[in-house]
Amino acid sequence: MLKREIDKTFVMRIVSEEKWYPATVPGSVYGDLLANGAMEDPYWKDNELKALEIMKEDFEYVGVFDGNETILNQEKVYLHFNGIDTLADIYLNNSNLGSVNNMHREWEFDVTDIIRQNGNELRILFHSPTRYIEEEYQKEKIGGTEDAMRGFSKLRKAHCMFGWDWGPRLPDAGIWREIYLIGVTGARFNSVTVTQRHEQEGVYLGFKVLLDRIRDNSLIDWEKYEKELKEEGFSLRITVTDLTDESCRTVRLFHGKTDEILIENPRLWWPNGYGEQNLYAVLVQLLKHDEEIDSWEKRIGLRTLTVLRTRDEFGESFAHEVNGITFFAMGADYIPEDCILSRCNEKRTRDLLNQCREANFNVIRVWGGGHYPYDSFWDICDELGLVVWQDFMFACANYDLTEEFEENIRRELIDNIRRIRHHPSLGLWCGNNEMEMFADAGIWESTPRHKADYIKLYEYIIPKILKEEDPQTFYWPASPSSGGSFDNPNDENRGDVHYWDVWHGNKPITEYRKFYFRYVSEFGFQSFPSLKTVETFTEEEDRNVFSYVMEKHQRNSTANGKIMNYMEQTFLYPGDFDTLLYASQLLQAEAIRYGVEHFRRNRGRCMGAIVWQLNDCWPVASWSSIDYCERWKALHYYEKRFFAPLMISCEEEGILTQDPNPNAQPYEVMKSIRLCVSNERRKDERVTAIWELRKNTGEIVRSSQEEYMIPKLSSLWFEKVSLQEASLYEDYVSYQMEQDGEIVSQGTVLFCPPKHYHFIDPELSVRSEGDSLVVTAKAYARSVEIRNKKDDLVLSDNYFDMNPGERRVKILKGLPEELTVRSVYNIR
Ligand code: BMA
Repeated sequence: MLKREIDKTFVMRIVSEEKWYPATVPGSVYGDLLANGAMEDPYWKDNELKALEIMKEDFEYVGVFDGNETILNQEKVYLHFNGIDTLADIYLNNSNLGSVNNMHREWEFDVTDIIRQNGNELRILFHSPTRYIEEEYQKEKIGGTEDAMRGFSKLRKAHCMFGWDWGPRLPDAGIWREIYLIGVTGARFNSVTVTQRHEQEGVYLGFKVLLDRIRDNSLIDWEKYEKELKEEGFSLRITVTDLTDESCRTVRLFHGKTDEILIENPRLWWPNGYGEQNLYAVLVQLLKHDEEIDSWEKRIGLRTLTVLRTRDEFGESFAHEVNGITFFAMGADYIPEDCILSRCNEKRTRDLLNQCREANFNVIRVWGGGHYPYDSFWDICDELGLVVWQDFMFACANYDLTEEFEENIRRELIDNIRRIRHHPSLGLWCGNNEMEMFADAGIWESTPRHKADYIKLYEYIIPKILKEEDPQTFYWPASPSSGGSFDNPNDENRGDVHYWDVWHGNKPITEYRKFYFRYVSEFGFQSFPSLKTVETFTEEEDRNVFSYVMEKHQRNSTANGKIMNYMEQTFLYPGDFDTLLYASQLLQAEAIRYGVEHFRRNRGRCMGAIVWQLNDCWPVASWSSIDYCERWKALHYYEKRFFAPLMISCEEEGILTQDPNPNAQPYEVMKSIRLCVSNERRKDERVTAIWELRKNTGEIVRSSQEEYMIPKLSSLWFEKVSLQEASLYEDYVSYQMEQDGEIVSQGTVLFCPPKHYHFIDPELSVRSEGDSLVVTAKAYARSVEIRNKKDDLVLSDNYFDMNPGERRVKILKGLPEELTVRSVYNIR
């Protein structure tokens, strides 16, 4: 098979208008209109509304390309689209090739008799996605989350493009992935599956190969027809190369299913934090009379990776198991990177995922309301050791399981499973986001049939496809689920949980400590992005969190009020807009820290904390830890600390978020600390744990220092220490863990809410020294933030607590120009 991206120049237009514009392919309608100055920035103020109007139109793309001579000389020629978004009719040289209706699929058309050597005209007519879902919704009402436009589940297009509780209604469209010209003579690969069997003597690789044979247009299983294929002159050659040492290479002619390739002394692939990310290249060549006619080349990693579910005293465990060890999942939920599809690219994805590794993530969950990430996302996750929890693209909606829909999604699933299944980072497939829970509750215009269809789709059709296409990857019917069949999907003692009582339920953050979930795949807390990011979509007069523009960039109803509600429980009233933004980020970071440290302290019972959410698709107030402009919110620095493989934390007792006038009499506040070290390393670690009870000046009142051996892959609680003598409003505890004289993890706790604590002005100052910044504090300082004028610094640490003295951090990105520094003392 020969494959070339078509060499093309495209133009596009809005069909109701005459004017043609130059267009970029792959790209998108919004991308092209913006590049041609034909629309305004949809992220500025409330421009989203105008941009949404545009999507009521139809669009036409016309491209002219030459055929490649060698490809045109093959028996069959195909035009292959890696992705078209979404409703379109396709014409080549005025012949109608067909119509497409699923953004998540690949499409291929036989153009052998239509293609010519020069000047082929490809014309694609896109139909309005918003008109379509509206019309379909009128025909039959079918429901989903009210954050998105009605009828969104009628179209196989990323749901969040129609709006979400963090996303605008900007359903971009277009030729969003590459177009290839393909030539085939004799046969080509239809599918290659690599399986692994890990044994004492090494790893056995097995292969399942399906071919498309041109002569009779048939799909042939190599296994079954090997004899016949060989008589026709076909053979298969497999080469496995160890990419860590390319001289380790196995080359073999392949003879059917029982013929496995043994890799001795395998270099295993491990998630981030547990070992190396070793990769192997697998090349499968289809030969005819010893000449290559097609090839399949992918990188794989040798590992076993599944989810372990074991009945125990609490219910049933849920934990990733890699190469025989279970590990604690730490990471966040990933959403599409940009509403304007043409702005997504490999560099941005790599930057984002690097920040995940930088913050000690080992897992990332691709949430089901977006689209399946592209190949580069997977390559990067393989390299960085990020295990991917991949939802299929179904979220918060009912679907009409007609025969046509079933066939459409069957093709969609097969396309994506085949594209992704060989990646070592693929941790599990998950049926959908939140639909077991919602179908069970019968919400969103659902009928009894929708509930029955739920079971058919996620518990029959999808598992059956996976059995055929990817039998070795773990499948989980929904997130959250306890295993399926509407058996209490969000059970705290089984399976994964979405916990939203803190935030959506308005419960105080202390609630997290009441639960011992087995694996929290979603829990989150919103914050505002920082001022520089807010400036990208507002004018001066909009910079008040309750303004029209700020509320346009807040898609979770009443959430700005919610932030203020939690603010009231925690901090003094912030005196200005910028301080409020800062305080909101600290609220978020503290809330999630409070949860994750507790979950990690209970390692074993709980085995995963995946934070909602990692990123934003436009500038907005949201649950993200990195905002649209790639600025780290306080949470991302906190994540780096509380996801550290070796982490010390403190379960304190005090008045944490209550009011100071309790009814109960007599009322004595219990003050104590209990330290715990969580060790995600694969070896026991000797550490020194130190704590100090200090006055707000920093003066030490009482302290302790002890050595401990922390067993590998476990959490070790220390004895509870009563500190009843501590002053409620004027003392704090600082704690740290050291190894070889270096501090590896540290923090502080108060016994009262920060709003009531008597902070002394720490008179913070910061100076730069080479590639470092040095902060000086004269008293206890909490959540110390360092910024430069552009607010584009990434530091080795930020938003940290300090005892009086100096603290040095490394500059990882940005320049130390016009530095400012502040802490919780400044929230007033
Ligand atoms: C979850 C997600 C999203 C949503 C988020 C915040 O339940 O699955 O649908 O954006 O909560 O509300």
